[in-house]
Amino acid sequence: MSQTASLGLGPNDLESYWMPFTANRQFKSRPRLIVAAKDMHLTTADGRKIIDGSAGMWCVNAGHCRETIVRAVQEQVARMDYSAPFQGGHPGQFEVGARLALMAPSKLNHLLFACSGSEAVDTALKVAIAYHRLRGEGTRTRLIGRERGYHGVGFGGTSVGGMVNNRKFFGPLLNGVDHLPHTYDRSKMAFSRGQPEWGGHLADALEGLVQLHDASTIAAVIVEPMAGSTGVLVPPKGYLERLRELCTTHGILLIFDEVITGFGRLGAGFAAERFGVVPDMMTVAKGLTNATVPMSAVFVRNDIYETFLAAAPENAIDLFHGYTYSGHPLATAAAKATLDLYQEERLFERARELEPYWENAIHGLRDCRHVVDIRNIGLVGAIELEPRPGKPTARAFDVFLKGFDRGLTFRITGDTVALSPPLIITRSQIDEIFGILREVINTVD
Ligand code: PXG
Repeated sequence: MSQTASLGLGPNDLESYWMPFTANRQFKSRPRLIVAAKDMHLTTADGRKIIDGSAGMWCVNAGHCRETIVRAVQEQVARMDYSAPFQGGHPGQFEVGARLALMAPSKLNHLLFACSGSEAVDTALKVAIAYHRLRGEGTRTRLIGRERGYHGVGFGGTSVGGMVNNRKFFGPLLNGVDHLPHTYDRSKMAFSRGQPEWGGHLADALEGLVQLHDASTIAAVIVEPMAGSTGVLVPPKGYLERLRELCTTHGILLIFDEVITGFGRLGAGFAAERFGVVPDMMTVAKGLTNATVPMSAVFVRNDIYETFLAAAPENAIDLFHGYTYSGHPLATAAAKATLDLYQEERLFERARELEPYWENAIHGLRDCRHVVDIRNIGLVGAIELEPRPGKPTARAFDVFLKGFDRGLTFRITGDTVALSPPLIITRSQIDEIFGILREVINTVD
C-alpha cells in the first residue's frame, strides 16, 4: 500500500493544500509525510526514523514532543481554551512576560505578544514608527533592512527583507525602505570558524544611508544578528557593535530579529547576550514555545513602553495594535513549560559547550566534493556547495532528497545546506549527521 493510502488519504488528497515555500509538484509526486516526532527524531509515514538536523525550522530547540510541554498544553486546553487579549488577560500572559523580561538584556523589559515571527517583525516596525511620532519626530518613518535579510512574509517584513525571490513577485512593497549591504564575501571569509575577522567596517554603510536620507527620516534599522534563512551569515567581528554605535549617534532604533537566534541557538539566551550588543527592540518566536504552539514576542526598551503610556489620555488605549491570539493561553502554557525545560536541562549552556565539537565536525567536511565554504556559530552551521552550472539550487536539493532517504533532514537555501539541531543533540548524533552528509555530498553530481 502506498504511503498516502496507509494514512487514509485518497490519490488526489494531496492536491488541495498549497504548501508554503515548497516545490509542490515535486513533493506531491513523492511525498515526505511525517506522522510522529520524539526528541531528535521524526517518523515518516512508512515507519522510517529521520534524525532532525534543523530542529524543524530552527524552532524545536528542546527536541520534539517533550513530555512536560505536552502535558502543560493538554492541561491548559482542558482548563481554559481561550480568553480575549484586548481589555482582558489571563495569568499566563503576565507570567511569561515577567519571565522573559528577566531573561532579556536589562532595559528590554516590556513585551508584546503575537503568533509568528512575521507578526512580531511587523509589530516592531509599527511600534518604531509610532514611537518617534509620539516623541514629536513624526518624520522618522524610514525603515532600513539589509540585503539577504529575512524578516518573515508580512508586507513590513518583506519590505525590509533582502532575499530577492521573497520580494520580486509582490509589487512595490512599503515606501521609504532602504537596505544595508549584506556581510558576506567568500573571498575574504571562506571557512571562518565563528565570527569572520573581515567585514566589521560594512556597518559604516549606515553612515552612508544617513548622509543620503538624513537621520531625521529614519525610524529603525532591523537586522538578524546572525542571518539564518539566507544561509547562515555570521556577523563579522565589530559589525554589530558599530551598527549599535551609529544607531545611538543618529537616534535610530536598532531592532534585532532574534526569531532564529533567540533561546539558546547561539549558546546564550539571545544573540544580544552572545555578542554583547543590546538593541532597542528584539523579536523572538520559534524556540519561545519549542514550536509546540505558535507564539512570538517583541521586546521593547522600557522608555518606549513608557512613551506610549504617557501619551494616552486616561482610560484610552495606548497602542492600536494586537492580534486575536496575542498571548493565547495554550501558547503561554507551552512557553512556561519550555522556559522551565531550558533551565532544568541547561540547554543554552549545553549548546555553548557543544559548540567546539560541532565546529570541528562541520569543518571536517571541507574536503568533500563541491564544498566552497563552511560557516558556524553556536549550534548552527552551513555548508555551501558550488552550484551546478546553469542550475542554481539543484545540487543542494538533490543533497536534501538523498539525505532524507538516508534518514537525515535539514534546511536548504540556495545551494547551502543549513543545520541547527535541537540543543539536546549528543556527540554521537553530531557524528551521525555529518557522516550521512559526507556520504551524500560526495555522491551527488
Ligand atoms: N524573522 C526571522 C529572522 C526568521 O528566521 C521570521 C522572521 C518569520 O517567522 P514566521 O514565524 O512568520 O515564519 C523568520 C522565519 C529556513 C526558514 O529554513 C526560516 C524561517 C521560516 C521558514 C524557514 O531558513 N524563519
